[in-house]
Amino acid sequence: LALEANLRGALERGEIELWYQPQLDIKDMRLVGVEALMRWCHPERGWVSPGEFIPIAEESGLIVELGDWAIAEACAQAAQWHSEGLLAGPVAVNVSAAQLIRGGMAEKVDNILARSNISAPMLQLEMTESMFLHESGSLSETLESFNRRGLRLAVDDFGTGYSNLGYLKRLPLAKLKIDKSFVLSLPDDVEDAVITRTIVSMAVGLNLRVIAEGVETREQLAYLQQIGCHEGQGFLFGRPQPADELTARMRSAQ
Ligand code: G
Ligand code: G
Ligand code: MN
Ligand code: NA
Repeated sequence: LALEANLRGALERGEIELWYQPQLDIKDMRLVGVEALMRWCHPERGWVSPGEFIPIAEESGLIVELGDWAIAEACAQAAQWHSEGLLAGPVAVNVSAAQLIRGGMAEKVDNILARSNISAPMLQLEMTESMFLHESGSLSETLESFNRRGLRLAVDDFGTGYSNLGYLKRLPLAKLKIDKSFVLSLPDDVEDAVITRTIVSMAVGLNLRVIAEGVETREQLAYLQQIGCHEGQGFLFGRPQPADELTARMRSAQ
């Protein structure tokens, strides 16, 4: 409860930041996108991980305000990177179920995009597979309205949500993110190798982009390249880092 009280007002006090993690095309190793990840610098406890505060934000409803802020902030940052020619691809922002349930998200996104000078395809929204577990008419309407606007939708933590795969057919998705638990023990773990290969093949067959999360080693990368995975994200390519740090890296790579 103390943490929830602290989280209330954390945004106004400037304690919340977005950090960014690079996403690479693993064929040519070019930067093709970034994922925005929230960080909270608590005045006494220091950096609190989103694993700890996002659930609190979800239960208390604070996630709606935090999530709206994250989209606006990420779009502003992406606009800056695009204007400097440092980033060609999208910025990905995580979205919670509570934000979708609250409604009005498409209109909020319209306002943000209109103010920030980036086009809809440059904003990618990540949703976990578990959000599609109970597919409702209103969820698919919301996703369709995002799709009409040109926003790209990615399925986060793919393979961990106990979902009926039928949603892949019905919802307007652009990308699958292979959960890092399947990537961790590649290429030696036979089961993980089969699962990863199968997800990549399914994504290609369904005309979806596919990205592997949690890529930490050269061996994992080599395997993912060999099976035709499009993109990778993980400590091998870069940790989540403050915008300034990533900007410096983008500039020196030019
Ligand atoms: O950045 P990593 O370090 O620890 O993130 C942990 C989890 O927190 C991830 O599953 C990620 O999806 C979630 N997360 C990070 N930033 C956000 C955010 O802005 N909104 C939501 N809803 N979840 C986030
Ligand atoms: O939204 P999502 O659950 O996908 O958030 C990504 C999470 O994965 C964040 O917590 C981020 O810090 C973490 N992460 C990113 N790259 C790596 C990696 O290479 N290894 C591990 N173990 N975690 C990673
Ligand atoms: Mn994510
Ligand atoms: Na994930």
